[in-house]
This record gives sequence, C-alpha cells and structure tokens, in this order.
Amino acid sequence: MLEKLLEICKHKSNLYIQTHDFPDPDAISAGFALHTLLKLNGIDAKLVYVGKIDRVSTERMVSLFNIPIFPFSGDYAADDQVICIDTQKNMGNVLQKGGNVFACIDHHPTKTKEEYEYMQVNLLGACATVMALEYMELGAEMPQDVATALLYGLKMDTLQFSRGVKDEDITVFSYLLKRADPEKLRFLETSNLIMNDLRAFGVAIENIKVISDIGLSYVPFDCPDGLVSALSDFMLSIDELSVAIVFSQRAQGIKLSVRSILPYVDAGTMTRLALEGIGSGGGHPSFAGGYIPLANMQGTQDQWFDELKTRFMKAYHEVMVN
Ligand SMILES: [Mn+2]
Repeated sequence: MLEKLLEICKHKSNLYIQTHDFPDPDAISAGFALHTLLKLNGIDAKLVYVGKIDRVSTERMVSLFNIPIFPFSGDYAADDQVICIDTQKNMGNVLQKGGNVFACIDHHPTKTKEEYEYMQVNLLGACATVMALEYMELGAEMPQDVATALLYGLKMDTLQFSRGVKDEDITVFSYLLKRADPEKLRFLETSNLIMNDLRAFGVAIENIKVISDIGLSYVPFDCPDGLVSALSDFMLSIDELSVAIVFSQRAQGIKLSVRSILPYVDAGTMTRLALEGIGSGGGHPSFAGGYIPLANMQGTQDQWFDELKTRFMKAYHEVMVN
C-alpha cells in the first residue's frame, strides 16, 4: 500500500520522482498524481524526466494542469532518493546514474531482479490505473486536475480502452470520470495532431509495404516517439493488417514502433528477437518499441529497410512457432 511509501518518504530527503525518458501522457499523469499525493502529505519531491516532452499534445497537458515536471540529466548525487514511475530500474528506457532508487510504481513486466524498499508493479493497462488504485485504497481526496490527467493518460496508454485493458482499468475509469473535468479532457483529446505530424503520416502511408497481414513502413526523418507510436496505431487500423511495424530515422539511430493484434504474435518478443545483436527492443504482447544505433546499420536506407524487413519476418515466424 502507498501508506508504506509515504512512511518511507517521510524519513528521506532529496526526493525525486523520475518517469521513463521522453515521457508520454501516462507517465506524466502518474508522476503528477504521486507528486500531488506526497505534497498533500507534507512531502517534497522533484518530478523529473530525461529527454524531451516531444509532442505538442503532451506539452499542452503539462501546461493545462501546471504540472511541475522538469528535464533532468539523470545524474544523481549519492544521497539522492529516487522513485521510478511508469518504469523500473535498468529497464533500458530510463537513464539514471548514482542516487538510491528505492521505489518503483509501474505497469510493465519486470525485466531484471532489483531490490526496492517499495515496489508496486501491476500489469494493468496504464500506470495511471496503478496510481488511481493507490488513491482509492488510501481513501485520499483526488484533486480534479489529477483525475483529469490520469483519465487522459489511461485513455492514451490503452488506445481508448482497446488494448491491454484489465478489470481494474474499468473500475478506475468510473472513479476518474466522476472526478475529472470533461471540458479539459475534451480539449486535450480533440487537438492532438499538428500540421507537421501530417507530413509523417503522408510519408508513412506512401512507404507501406504489405506482406500477408504484416505492414511495414518507414519515415526517413526524425519523429517524436509518440508520433511513431501513433503511426503504427494508425497502420493497425487498416483492415488488412494485423501486425504493424514503423521505423523512423534519427540522427543517431532508428526508432521503431511495433503493434500486433494476433494473440499468437507477441509484439514485445518479436521485436526483441528481430533486433538481437543490432539494437534493443521489447514491450507488451500488443505493443512494443525498439531502437537501433545508426552505427549498426549498413548501406542505403533501402538496404537497411530490407534488412529490417527480413529480420522481422524471421522473428514473426519464430514467435508463431513457439
Ligand atoms: Mn505507461
């Protein structure tokens, strides 16, 4: 229970709450909820992230609720005390050096064995759900902005309740709906594309290659993580496709987003297998991500697109067999 975390925090100073790098609405809303709850209990903490808040819609959420979240290097002093939210120690998506990571609250499967004083990992649709359950169990009053932010985070991470949804997400949905501001929620949900995003959609649509029910595409320029995810979600909305894989080229590497609606094709496992030896990747059965440093990709863009296509087709058949 969160009561235990509050108790531990009362005896610590230099507290930090760190989201995964390049935080999305779910990570930010959960961090905001925890930060607020600590504050209501007289505990000061800094809410931080490494990287950028790289989508206009996510930035708008931060300013709409005045969320006190700050960019950070990930370098902690030895006595800094850190809580991971929407991520865990050594997950590959959170840069941390030094400090004492003593707690985590997350909804992703645990990859490595780590010691914590407090650990709340619950494989639900969103970290927003995990945080909302903490409020409910604690019987804490939830401020309207926190409820609205969590509801937005929950809807974004579950793609409007269409993926990875568990009973708890539904319970929390009803709890949050009663407390959220419908006007603010609508504002966040209606304007989440900017003109520049359409350019990426256009190129991704032009570059789609379809092999049976698998769609692969690439965008030859830098897209924020959230936009690459939006592109693979969009591809999955095409009736003929059950698996979507999107690559986006950045200055230092290639970012990937992968989706699967096939129960026998685990997107996380497939991505991990496909990138073995050249990059890192993984995630949930229905959605996953990955990254390949550019130094590991040879030849022209067409050549590496071909290589990735081959790697993913091989991984696809491997996960089907198992
Ligand atoms: Mn999340």
